[in-house]
Amino acid sequence: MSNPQQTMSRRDFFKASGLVAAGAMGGPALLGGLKKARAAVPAPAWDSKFSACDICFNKCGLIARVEDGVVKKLDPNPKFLKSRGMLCARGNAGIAQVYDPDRLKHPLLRKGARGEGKWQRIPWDEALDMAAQKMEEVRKKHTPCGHLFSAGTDLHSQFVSRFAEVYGSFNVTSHESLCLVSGNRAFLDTYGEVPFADVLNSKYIIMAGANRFEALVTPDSMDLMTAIRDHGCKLVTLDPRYTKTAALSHEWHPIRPGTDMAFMLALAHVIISEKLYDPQWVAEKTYGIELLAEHLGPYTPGFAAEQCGIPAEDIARIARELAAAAPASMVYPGRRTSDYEDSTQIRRSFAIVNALLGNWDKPGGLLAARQVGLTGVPYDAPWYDENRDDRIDAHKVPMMFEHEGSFVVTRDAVLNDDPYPIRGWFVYKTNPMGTAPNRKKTIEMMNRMDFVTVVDIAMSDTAWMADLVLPSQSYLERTDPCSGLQGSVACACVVKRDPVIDPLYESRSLFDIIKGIAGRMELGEYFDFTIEEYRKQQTRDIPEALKVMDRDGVYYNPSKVYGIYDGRIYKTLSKKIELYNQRYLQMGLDPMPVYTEPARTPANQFRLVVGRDALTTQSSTANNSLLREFEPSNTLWLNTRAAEGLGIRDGEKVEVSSSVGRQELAAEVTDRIRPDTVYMLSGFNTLSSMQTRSHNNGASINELLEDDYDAVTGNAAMHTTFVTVTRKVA
Ligand SMILES: Nc1nc2c(c(=O)[nH]1)N[C@H]1C(S)=C(S)[C@@H](COP(=O)(O)OP(=O)(O)OC[C@H]3O[C@@H](n4cnc5c(=O)[nH]c(N)nc54)[C@H](O)[C@@H]3O)O[C@H]1N2
Ligand SMILES: Nc1nc2c(c(=O)[nH]1)N[C@H]1C(S)=C(S)[C@@H](COP(=O)(O)OP(=O)(O)OC[C@H]3O[C@@H](n4cnc5c(=O)[nH]c(N)nc54)[C@H](O)[C@@H]3O)O[C@H]1N2
Ligand code: SF4
Ligand SMILES: [Mo]
Repeated sequence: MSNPQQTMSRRDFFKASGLVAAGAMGGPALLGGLKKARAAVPAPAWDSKFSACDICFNKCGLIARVEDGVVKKLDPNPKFLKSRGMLCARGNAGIAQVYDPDRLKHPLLRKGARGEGKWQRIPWDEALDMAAQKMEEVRKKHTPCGHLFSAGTDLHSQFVSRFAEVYGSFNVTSHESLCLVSGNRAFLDTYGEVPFADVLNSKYIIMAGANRFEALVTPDSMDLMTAIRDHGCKLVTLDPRYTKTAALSHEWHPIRPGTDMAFMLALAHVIISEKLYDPQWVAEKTYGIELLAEHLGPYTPGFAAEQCGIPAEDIARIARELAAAAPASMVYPGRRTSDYEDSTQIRRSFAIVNALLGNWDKPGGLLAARQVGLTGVPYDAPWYDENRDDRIDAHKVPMMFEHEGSFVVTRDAVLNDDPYPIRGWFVYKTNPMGTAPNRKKTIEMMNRMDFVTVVDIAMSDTAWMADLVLPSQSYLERTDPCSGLQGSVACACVVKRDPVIDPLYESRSLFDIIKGIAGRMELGEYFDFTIEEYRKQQTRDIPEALKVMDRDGVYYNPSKVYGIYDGRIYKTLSKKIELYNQRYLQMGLDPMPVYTEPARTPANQFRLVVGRDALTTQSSTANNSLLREFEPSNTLWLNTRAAEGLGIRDGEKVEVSSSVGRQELAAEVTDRIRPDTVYMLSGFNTLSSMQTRSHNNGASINELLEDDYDAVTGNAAMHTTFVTVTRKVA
């Protein structure tokens, strides 16, 4: 018997839905009918409340539909231009994070050995007393710098830095040294600031080491779709994996991992040797063109072809096409650059090609930061005479960012008391056990600590290894300060968060938690305000912003988009865009990127690369019930030919081992990856059994990743690990 749904014609469908008859009556009649129908619909039973998503750093504006104090649905805020009115799959699944039965409910104190999972529920007062007392003890014994503070990306994170500073510690790390500091360094040291990409208006984009149709960055991801679909933009993707971005590109080149610099230098070689750049612009705005031309001599398309595995004629053609579309063309700067030990120099080569395109501050090119209008809220931190002189990771790499530091370098320093001991750790909304490479080392670091306090909404692996675990309010439950958001043409905007529902269980906001601890340490005066008062301070130059946010859920600053640099000098040593960086020379670094061939993959091994897909946020969504419905576990992407050689069939269990760890998971045999590369999603196989969907599920990539780092910034280098893959005999 046939399935009635299958045999239903398009006309039948419309008939069934009543639309054919209405259509036959003509447009106005249809509209009238709809209006009547709408009038008959009772007012919605829910309240609509503005908020901003928190499932990744993009903070897309949303409207929560709340019924009887319960969030029923999250919808995009159409006035939130930065995300072009989008709320992604993860954003929709935010509900499952807030209402996850695995959420932390009460303060918990470790009872058994670290990581054993024995906890005792304690009252808040006792928890705050204990945190304050332990922090005092560490400070007394090891100076204020003997305590480390780590925070993830969040509107509340600024209070962790303030807390660290008033406590007296310089040791603060953020997710940034596991993410993007090498890329930021590269662009900062070329242009004097970190740019935004005007994807929407670009006519030719090279996307290398980034995956915008899965790793969403707003508005770039949506604008890229509009640009290639509606604006005739050409997209060329370099990725060892056939990502969704590769699939939607005009060209995909499965580049040999770690060779992007050779490709970029060859593009620059062609652009300069064939004089495809605007000589007047380059002479006026850039520094070092002659030095660069000379430097590029050996970096021909032939040389790059040999390195990258991309034909020389394609490289030369791409260079010509890119230059022909300039200045509305770009090498997309990317975001996560925690890849290789020379990631800063790799991204410098991206920045230099952009400079030759003359696309700075122009439509379709790289844009300078716009004015958002928020101001800082200053305070005078106390001074501690008995303190250390500097951060524990200071002077270990030449150009670290002072406020972000390097998590990987800090961890090594802690393990060796080099140059001094750190014995306390306060962690908020970041999960280094799940996101820093070489998990065993993070466990060792935990074991060095006298006392670790973790503030999270879930029993993450970092919480699992802590002494005191404090339940945090989720983004739909708390009052957050304002945050300025940037990102291309649409956006110089401000968001805030107000509670959409009452806090669940005994959860508290980080601000209240810090206030409680600081108050017990006689540091209460530094947190003696409300978030509402704090926001007033932040918006004192844009006093209308708070009202506009209450009305629209977002405030836009109508600041200038293009031509910001007209008549302005660049914040670099030469006061121009630096093709050649004199400061690097002074510091003993290569003033122009020098290509070093990455290690060849040893026989019978594979390079392991990190990446994400549209249903995963780093380590934090692996326990999300809605997302797990669509993607139950992680798999090892293994090329078809490579799998044949190893006698591995699709779905079979394999053992993956590196020099630092070993994991097991199912192989996904596919042509969507190079034969010398393997890949798996992050966040799975947590140690924490209080994350019931990710514990004992799939494999942990962090157990396998070696912990190299970028030589310039200390940014983790997470693509340097080689692994062996063997079939698990049942
Ligand atoms: N293996 C692997 N490592 C990576 C990456 C990767 O893709 N794979 N990506 C790298 C990159 S680009 C980045 S940016 C970093 C990110 O690294 P992290 O900063 O560690 O980010 P997440 O993995 O998202 O972990 C966020 C933590 O915050 C908790 N959390 C979520 N919401 C709240 C809340 O409202 N309040 C509190 N208190 N806690 C909350 C989550 O439960 C989770 O434990 O990781 C880097 N490292
Ligand atoms: N869905 C989703 N979106 C997110 C996030 C998320 O977790 N999930 N996280 C947000 C954050 S914090 C960040 S930093 C951004 C990250 O955004 P991206 O940096 O775009 O994301 P990744 O997935 O890390 O993409 C890196 C890509 O580089 C490829 N690759 C590996 N080695 C090489 C190489 O040598 N050369 C080249 N050309 N390619 C290589 C990998 O296969 C991968 O596809 O995404 C943001 N958006
Ligand atoms: S991109 Fe998705 S997960 Fe990230 S903030 Fe926006 S809606 Fe949330
Ligand atoms: Mo990131």
